[in-house]
This record gives sequence, structure tokens and C-alpha cells, in this order.
Amino acid sequence: TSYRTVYAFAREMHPKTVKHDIQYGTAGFRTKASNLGYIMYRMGLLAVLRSRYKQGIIGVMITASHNPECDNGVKLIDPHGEMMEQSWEELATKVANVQDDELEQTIRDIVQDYNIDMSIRVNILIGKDTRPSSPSLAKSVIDGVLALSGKPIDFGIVTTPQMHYFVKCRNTQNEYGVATEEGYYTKLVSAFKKLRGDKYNNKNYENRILYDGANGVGAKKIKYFQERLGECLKIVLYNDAGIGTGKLNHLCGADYVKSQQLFPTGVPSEPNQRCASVDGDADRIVFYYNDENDKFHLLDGDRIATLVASYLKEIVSETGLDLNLGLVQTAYANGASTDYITESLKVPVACVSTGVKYLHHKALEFDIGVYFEANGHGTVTFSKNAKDKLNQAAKGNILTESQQQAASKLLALIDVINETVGDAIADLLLVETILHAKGWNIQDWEQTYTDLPNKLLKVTVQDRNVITTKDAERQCVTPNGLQEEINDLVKKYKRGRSFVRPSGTEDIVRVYAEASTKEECDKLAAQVAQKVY
Ligand code: 16G
Ligand code: ZN
Repeated sequence: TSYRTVYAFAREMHPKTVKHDIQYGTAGFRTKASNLGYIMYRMGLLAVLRSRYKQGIIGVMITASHNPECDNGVKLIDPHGEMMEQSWEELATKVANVQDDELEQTIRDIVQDYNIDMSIRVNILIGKDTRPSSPSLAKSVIDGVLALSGKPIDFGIVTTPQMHYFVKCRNTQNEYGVATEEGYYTKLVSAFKKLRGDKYNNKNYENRILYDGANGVGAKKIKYFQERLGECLKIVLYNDAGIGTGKLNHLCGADYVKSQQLFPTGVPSEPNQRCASVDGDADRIVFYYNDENDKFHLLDGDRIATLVASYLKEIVSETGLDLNLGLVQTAYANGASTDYITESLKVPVACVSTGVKYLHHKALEFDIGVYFEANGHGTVTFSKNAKDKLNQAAKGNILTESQQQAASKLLALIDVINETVGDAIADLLLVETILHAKGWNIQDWEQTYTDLPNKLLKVTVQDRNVITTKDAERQCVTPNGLQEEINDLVKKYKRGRSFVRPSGTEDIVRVYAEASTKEECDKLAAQVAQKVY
């Protein structure tokens, strides 16, 4: 193979421009777009190695999600459509940071260490969001793929979850779905329509939703759904500014709405009207509305998780099948949601560290694993055992007719879900399906439990890594004594809870607090932040 090309391309077209090291973090590499050319090239190289090593198709997604328009980033997708395995994140960091003249040897070392057969022909799928920097960065990835004689396949502008879907389809000979945009729309929309039937509205549920596309790829792609859904679900699109207008994620989108707890700009405020916002690569979604007094109400990832888990529990019991259902959250989940799930829904809850890969991994331990981060990223996974049992039940005569129908319904529901990763649009269709089935408006959904007031603060410190945690980030291990101080503060507040953790994406420490009133929770957060300085 063409190791020589690796260095030649690097030197001539993609020289390393940044001196300091950059790290493959929770969401891949992410920084100013102008610093990413050589990183993209090198990730093209790495994708080919990974692909030959796994003997499967690898995806490369170019996006910086909810970050400002001038940023960009890249993450690799493994053959099952999941995020690249953690052990290779270190390799990614290494490949990204060596000097140009060390690159060839670094690649050779990986080939040797992992015993990679460099004669295997591999395909690398490449996708990108709407950022103006994305096309040229995609070209750099392609150069990397070509330098090691891989075959790049460019999917153009797509959402992150579409990319995960394509990779999974391609690696499973289209068993999961057809690996094209059309295949993706057809799979989701036909399952959705099947579940909705010809009664578009039901009791308090009305089939109209205002949709904030964050001026990104989520706005572009929702149009394909609007066309196909027609009157069945009326999605009214806002925030669809053109590429390069600088408006991506600006004062709108899921991250803005969730972190600012504010109604986005660009969406009209209609009292009690259900609205949803997606983020810049459409892998996160939150719901919200303004009431008749113009008060803002947010229904975040915890709300979606509880809605989905409660509905799945219902259907599973209707099938009479023995399938274990579990829910996965992080420390950021509102305490009231955790109580509601355990006490009212009686669904077991697991808590894991922040980051989609941890949630996803844990969810796979259940027959049906629901996971959501409070920020709106999440999905549901189904084990092979669950699918086999359901398929049997739906066609066999072992069950009663109603049980059989429930099994068919659950199978259709699986098809509106993107099991590979959180998918804002698939999650939207799932939530709409459940609200429709229950005959609920957004207020009915909100009334299931009351969120505890909560507060998130950022603290800038010299070195965020002096803080280490255990127990899914709920307890500090170092610095010595900090956890005891937090415990002493928390004790003073009714329903108090607080934790601190170093961010995986910014050079800061995050402080989370909740308590029974807003005043108390703000006070607790401020006091804990004081201890961190
Ligand atoms: C990344 C994660 C997200 C997590 C966030 C936390 C993925 C795809 N994304 O964006 O799940 O909530 O990091 O950021 O894993 P933080 O470590 O800065 O709090
Ligand atoms: Zn995102």
C-alpha cells in the first residue's frame, strides 16, 4: 500500500497547523473550523485503518453540533452504527497530534500493532452538516481515505443520525433499512403512518407542531418528512436560514432552549402550542410551550424518557411477553423524573457517566433499553431476543389476538426509532406517536410529575482535571475533602442534590444543583461553586 503518499499528502496539502495537542473527546474532535484541515485528513487515514481492522464500513461525520457556525468537528462511526469504540479514541488523538514527518511511521505502527491487513478494499462513508467550512473539510477527509487506497463515498449534507443509520444499513446488507436518504424517510414515515392510522387526532392530541430547525441540517431534512407526512402530521417549520448566514444555532435550537430555558427566536409564540427544537446536527430534541400568561414550559430529555418508558411498559404488558425494560440516565436527570420512573412506573433506572456512548452501552444490557440525556439526546435499543420474540408473537398463533396486535404495534414502533443513536426527527415522530396514542396534549404530558428546580453553573479553574469523580460522576474523589463539603451543604436543603464534574468538551468544571425551591437551588449551586474555586 501507499505509505509514501501519506506523508506527501500531509506535507503538500494538509500540513499540521496547530502546535498544541487536541483531544478526541466525548464528541470526537471539535474546535475552530480553520484549525481542522489536517485533523480531517488524518481522520480519513484512521477511518481506513479502522475499517480494515473491523472488516466493515466506517462512517465519518463532519459536524460541530450545537456549537457556533465558525466551529466544526469530526467523529467516526463504527460498523454497527455506534460511536467509535473507546480504545481507538486514544489512537485518534495520537494520529491527530504527531508531527507531519512522524505520521507515516505512526500509521505503520498501528498497522503492525493491530495486525491490519492493508490489502482489504474498504468503503468509508462521509457526511457533513450545513456549516460553510464542511465541504472543504470533507475534501480533506477524502484525501486521507485515498492516501491509504480506501474508497470514499460522499453522502453530502445529512444529519448525524442519518449517517449512523447509513453505516448500519450498509454493514447489515440493508437488513436494518435501505442505505439511502430515501430508504431512511420511507422506513420512518411508513411506520409512523401505520401507527397513526386514519384518525389523525385523538382526544386532547392535535396533530400540529411548531418546529425550530436551528437554521441547520434539521431544517433542510424535515422538509422531506413534511412532503411525505402531509396532513397526517402538520409540522410547521421555522428557522431555516440559508447556509453561511451565521444563524446556525444562534438564539435558537435545542441547546439554546435547554440551557437558557428560553423560547427560541424565530418561532411565533402561540399559547399552549406544542413546539420542538432540534440542534445543529439533529441528534437532540426538546419540546416546550408558552402558556396563556406567556410563561415558558420546557419538556426535556428526562420528560421524553419517562413518556417513552411508560408507553413501552404498557405495550410490553399488552403483549404478555417477558421482556425486561430499563431506563438509563445521567446524574443530570432531574430527581423528580428518577422518582417518577422508579416509584410510579416501576421501571428500573441505571445511572451512568455523561456521554452518549456510556448511555448507549448500558441500554444494550436490557431487552428494551431507553436512554436519554436531559439535554435531549437519546433513543431506545431493542435486543435480538426482544425482536425475535416479537416477530414470533406477531405472526404465530401462540398468543391471543390482542396480544398479537400489541406485538405488531411494538414492531412498528421499533421502525420509527433510530436505534443506532439519538435522532431528533425519529424521536419527534416517536413522541408524536405516543401523545396521539394516549390522547394527550403537551400539558397532559407535563402533568405526570413536577420537575425539581435545578441550576447548572460553569466554574473556570486552573486545571479542571484536579476534579475526579466516581459513582457515575455523582461523587468527587479528588480534591480531598470536597465531597464532604458538598454533602454538608446539600444536607441543609430540602430535596437538595448537587455534584461537580470536569467538562469533557470545555476547559471548565460544571456544577449541578437541585432543591425544592428555585431560591434554594440557586443558593446551593452558588455555595457548591464557591467550594470548587
Ligand atoms: C458531548 C456529548 C453529550 C454530552 C456533552 C457533555 C456525545 C455525542 N455528546 O456533547 O452527550 O452531554 O458532551 O458535555 O456524546 P460536557 O462534558 O462539556 O458537560
Ligand atoms: Zn448534536
